[in-house]
Amino acid sequence: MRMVFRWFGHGNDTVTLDQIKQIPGVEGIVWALHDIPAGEEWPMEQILETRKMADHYGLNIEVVESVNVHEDIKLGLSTREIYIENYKRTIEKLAQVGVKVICYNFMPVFDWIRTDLCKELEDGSTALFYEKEKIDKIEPLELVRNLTKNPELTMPGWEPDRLKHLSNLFEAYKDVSEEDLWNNLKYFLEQIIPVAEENDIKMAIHPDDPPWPVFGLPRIITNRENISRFLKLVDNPYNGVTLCSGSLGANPDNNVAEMVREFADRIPFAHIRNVRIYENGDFIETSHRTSDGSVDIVDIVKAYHENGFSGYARPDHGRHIWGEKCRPGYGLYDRALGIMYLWGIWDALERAKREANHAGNE
Ligand code: DNO
Ligand code: MN
Repeated sequence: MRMVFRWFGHGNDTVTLDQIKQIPGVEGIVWALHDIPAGEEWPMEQILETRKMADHYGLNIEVVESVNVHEDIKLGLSTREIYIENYKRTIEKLAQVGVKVICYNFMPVFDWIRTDLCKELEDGSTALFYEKEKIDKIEPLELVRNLTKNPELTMPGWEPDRLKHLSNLFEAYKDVSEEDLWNNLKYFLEQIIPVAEENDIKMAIHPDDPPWPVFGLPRIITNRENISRFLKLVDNPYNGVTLCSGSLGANPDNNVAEMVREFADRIPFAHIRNVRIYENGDFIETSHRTSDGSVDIVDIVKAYHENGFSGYARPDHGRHIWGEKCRPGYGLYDRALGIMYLWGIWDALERAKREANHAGNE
């Protein structure tokens, strides 16, 4: 397991590279050029700037999250060709600086969705919260109006340029079914994966968060069956998954550890975090500890360990603790604690394996 940590870039993150460097066992940053709109080719100059900064701290830049997919690709419009070409050029450039994994998602219009970025937990910390009924009740048009009035409601990953065109987007998706989305994803993969393979970069789709349709928009990377279908769309080791325990774990029917066991060789990148789910479908992000949430993090790490997981892992989101002011879900403290929990489990499993081998040899 190779531990990495998401960093939003100089001037765009409260966490600094020298802080990241001091988290035990972290070898690299998970990065992106967040100011480049989806669909555009990433400029080499900016890519090199990131490499220079990371190099200075001895951190690698092998994992990118995300190179976002233009809506025209998800919608299957003929204009997608130009955006797919740009995507290929970006893959080639990233390979030149040593990138090994590109995380992306195929969620129409929105990336992750929450109703409260600062919901208080029993211990006084705050965390990202999803109130199911509130989202279910929202009419897409009402959402468009609210976002124009309160732009601060947007989240990291919701690129402003996409949201500006929200009402047009809802209109465009009106006739796009789940099957259409599957076809558009297949079309994209058939073009991208050969380029990724030539450049030795693993493409790793992030599951939908939450893993069910929202605002009447289709969502397809949601469960075991669909991940299995996804992997067969282009059956190639360069077509993989960013297995996100928190996103998939928001649905109690998803057993993430089982997915690790089933798809191990197609997971180049693991997002590991916990969520507590309530009976009414609400969920809140908790500490990584298994007993704090509904997701069995110990079993998930055990599943990775059993499979000799040598891919990248990051703690994904954390709570906001000790008064830290940070990007929602992306503070330093709780994510660093999460890493120590993950290493604690991993190291104990490594030790047990060594001791068992040793006993077997005697
Ligand atoms: C949620 C986060 C996501 C993720 C993007 C990847 O679990 O990991 O915001 O970064 O969806 O494209
Ligand atoms: Mn994730």
